[in-house]
Amino acid sequence: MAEKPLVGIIMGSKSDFPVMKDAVDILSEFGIACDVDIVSAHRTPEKMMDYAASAYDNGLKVIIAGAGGAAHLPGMVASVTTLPVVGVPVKSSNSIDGWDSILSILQMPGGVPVATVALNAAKNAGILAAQIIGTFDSDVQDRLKAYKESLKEKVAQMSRDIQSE
Ligand code: RP5
Repeated sequence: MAEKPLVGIIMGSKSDFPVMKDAVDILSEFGIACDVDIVSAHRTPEKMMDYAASAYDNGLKVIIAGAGGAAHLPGMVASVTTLPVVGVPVKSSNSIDGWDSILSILQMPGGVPVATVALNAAKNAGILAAQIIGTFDSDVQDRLKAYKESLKEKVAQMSRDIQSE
């Protein structure tokens, strides 16, 4: 039987998927099951409300929501659920320069936080979600520690490389 998803990854359009796939991939590296769907704040508002209202009961621990342009999906989902929401601003075809997506997700009113990552930074959203799961899952915690070590080793290698040039 497939593992129950702990992270819900949603995005406003399939056109966001090339960016959002980075979150799917890193979560799979950490061995965390996720559920991926297209949920649009503007085009499927009822689906968005249902998704957000039932996310906790469906066993999700974190929601990653990505959208571009007038990116209302992460904030609207956060307004309904008590789960942590990580927002990914996507530089989409209807983004002016990406700032519209960033600010729509970042500038939430007090009381309704969205943990906003950098433009197109779905990988970081996945890592942040894994870190939340890692607070109560020791296997994930161990994988995160190994990941941090691998980052250190990468920089150490760069340092050796530049010194030998
Ligand atoms: C947003 O509009 C979506 O999240 C996407 O980033 C953008 C463009 O959507 P499509 O026109 O490609 O469906 O709501």
